[in-house]
Amino acid sequence: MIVKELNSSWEFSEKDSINWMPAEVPGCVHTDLIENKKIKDPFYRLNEHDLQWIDKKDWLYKTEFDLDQKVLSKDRIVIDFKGLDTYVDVYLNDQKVLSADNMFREWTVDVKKYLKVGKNKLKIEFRSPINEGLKLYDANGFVYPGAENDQAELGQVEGNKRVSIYTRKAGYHYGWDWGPRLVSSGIWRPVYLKAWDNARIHDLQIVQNKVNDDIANFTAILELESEDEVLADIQIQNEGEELVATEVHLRKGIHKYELNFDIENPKLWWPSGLGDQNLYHIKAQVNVNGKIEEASRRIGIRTVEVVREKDEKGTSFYFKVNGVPVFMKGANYIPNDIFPSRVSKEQLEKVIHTAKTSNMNMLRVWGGGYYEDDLFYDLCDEAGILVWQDFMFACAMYPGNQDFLDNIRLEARDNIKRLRNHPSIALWCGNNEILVAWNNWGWKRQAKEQGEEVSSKVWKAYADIFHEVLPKAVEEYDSSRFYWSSSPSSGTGVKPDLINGDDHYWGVWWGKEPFETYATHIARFMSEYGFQSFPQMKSVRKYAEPEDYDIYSEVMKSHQRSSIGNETIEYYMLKDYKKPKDFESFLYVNHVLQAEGIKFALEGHRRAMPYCMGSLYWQINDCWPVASWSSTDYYQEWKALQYYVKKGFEPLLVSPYAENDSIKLAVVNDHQKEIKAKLIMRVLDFSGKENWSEIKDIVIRKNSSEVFFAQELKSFLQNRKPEREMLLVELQMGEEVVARNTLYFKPVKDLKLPKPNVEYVIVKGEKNYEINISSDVLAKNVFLTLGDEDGFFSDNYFDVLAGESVNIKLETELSLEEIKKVIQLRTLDSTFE
Ligand code: BMA
Repeated sequence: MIVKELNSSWEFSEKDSINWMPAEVPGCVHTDLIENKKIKDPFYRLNEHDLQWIDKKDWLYKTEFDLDQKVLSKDRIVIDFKGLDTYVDVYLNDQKVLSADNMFREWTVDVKKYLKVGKNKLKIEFRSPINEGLKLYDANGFVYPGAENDQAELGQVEGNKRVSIYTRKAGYHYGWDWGPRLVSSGIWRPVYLKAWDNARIHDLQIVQNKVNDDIANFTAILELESEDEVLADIQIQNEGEELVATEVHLRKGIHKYELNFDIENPKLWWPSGLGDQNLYHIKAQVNVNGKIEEASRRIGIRTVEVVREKDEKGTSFYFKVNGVPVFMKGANYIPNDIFPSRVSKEQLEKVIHTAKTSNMNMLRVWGGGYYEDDLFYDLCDEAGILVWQDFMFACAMYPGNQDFLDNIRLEARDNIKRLRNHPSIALWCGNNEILVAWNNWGWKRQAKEQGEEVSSKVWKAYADIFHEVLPKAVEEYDSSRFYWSSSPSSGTGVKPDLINGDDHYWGVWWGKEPFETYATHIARFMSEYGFQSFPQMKSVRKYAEPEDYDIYSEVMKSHQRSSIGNETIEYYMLKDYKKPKDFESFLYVNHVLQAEGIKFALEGHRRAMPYCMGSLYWQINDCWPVASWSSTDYYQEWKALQYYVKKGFEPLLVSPYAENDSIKLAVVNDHQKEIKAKLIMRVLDFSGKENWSEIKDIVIRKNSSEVFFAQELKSFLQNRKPEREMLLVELQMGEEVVARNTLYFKPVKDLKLPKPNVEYVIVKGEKNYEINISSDVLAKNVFLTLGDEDGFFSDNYFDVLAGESVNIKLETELSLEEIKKVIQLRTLDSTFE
């Protein structure tokens, strides 16, 4: 097959303009306008607001490419558009070859008859997604409940109509409570011209049938597209070695051919933390008259089950991987940029690296974004990160007319087929929060208010999409994977509860519940919960100016999209902390607050295993610089939360906590082996004096959570000075401390924090720098930065106890001299008014 990229020499222009400018493909109108200096950076200050005209216009993209006779003489020639966003007509040499209307689909068009030797012209006309949406909205006659995240007002859409649901385009483009509103258009994934004779491999699926210690059995399902009735030799190889071969008589058109094969002594693929991520490269070769077509897939041999069994409390919901029940530790994942086409390989690598180093084993690709690039899933396969994959539906009721359903069916087909060979994909989920909103957020009532007929139509559309079209697509294209119709829910059409399924818990945040409730409001699987913070100061400086440095300034408010954001952060902050003395201190305390808050959830959920078997906080990343629930900001700077997540998800967790009137200590062991260790508990005052201690030898069962210490709080605190003391717990194996944690008895504002003298020594190591930090008395939440310079500290926001010295690593390109010039250290005691 000849494959030619059609990603160069593109130009774009507003429709009806003669002003053609160079364009990037993959790309979009906004990034092309930025590149051509026609608009300013949409993320800077309030610029976004001035760019709302772009989505009301139609845009043209065009390019030319040369073809020679060699290509043209091929039997078949197609153009393969991997992604068009969204309403397009495609013209080849002035003839219309395609009309498309779904950003998530892949479009392949037969083009041989339109092509010629020499120059060929390709032109794509993008119609405004807003104008198209308005037409559909107006024709509909009633309003679908939901889509509250669609910032139609900011978008200056006629009548503030929320039109997003009518278009199969990433929901977050229209705005979200952590996102800007920038509704772009463009060729967002690559374009290829493909030409071949005889036959080609249309698709290759490797289905794992059975696996035991000695052997794994598979079926390779080849979809072959043949121009003629011909004989073909098909061979399946593993790393170049033949596994099975056969001769088949190809039929004309697209047909499936199945070959069974075995792999002996299979090496399993494990989620991170439980074993290696062994991967096999399986190749299919099709030989027709000496012409060879190839396709390969990288697979992992593993079983993933979602176990839903009745027990004394309700119905379980947990992932069993290779027969082992695995507690899922992870986060929700959103797109890394409002403009998907500019997300770099490095950015994706960094998110997955962050997930992996933070001891995660699952990410949830949330339904308001897009089905991620292949690279994302490749990286997850390599890192052992399982993927909870939503279909792209979130927080809105959607239309259910036949065209729309057909479109969704094909979207599901394209994406399931593209992704199903990845070992990382653990489950397919229909939507985000639609079922719960219909039942609990007043949407059902909103529909009813428009009449019984409207109400039943809206629900029918829901049931058609999530109980029919999508599960059928999973059954047809990826039958071994589990389908879950909505997150959160307790089963198909069954709203969430705490005993049967997954739950999103927003009582902390929306309900202003105390952080402690994270440890009591626990479902079988916690697939969302979160708390906001602003970006790092270094990141704020990239989008705001000093005069904006106030969370209530126009600029900062515009980079805060939660309707209750600032007041809620302040509410929680002032419960536990005094007022920070300035803006930068506010950001720092906000980061500590977010991290300390979420710590209750990370530890509480894990302590509740095996009742609860998953904890995915909202959210690991950002799509622009904004106050959000993220643990890393848009520039991929780690907030305090990311460091706390890393610790909270350590395979061995020692967790002291207060519950009802008791103080307790649990140990959670994710390892698949029993561990014998010494548990050392000490109450220290802030100058390091030990006032109480207890040491026990304990045996920690594999894959378990168990309480090893409990005492009535009142008696434990008797004769203590809770405002000047803390509990330090350590697990020791031999000489090594394998887990450690602290518990304070009072909110920070009531602690008598001393003024520490913190000293640090920086030494150049082999690859990076080592920093040794020590303090005479307790130094709380030590935070190191390099100002505006780049660098990564292996730990941050940690407490240095009196007399203790802590070693951390610093990766940076800076020299020792440069580091010394810019490094800053902050502690909590000096942060308040
Ligand atoms: C969850 C998500 C998102 C939202 C987030 C924060 O419910 O599913 O829709 O952005 O909460 O409000």
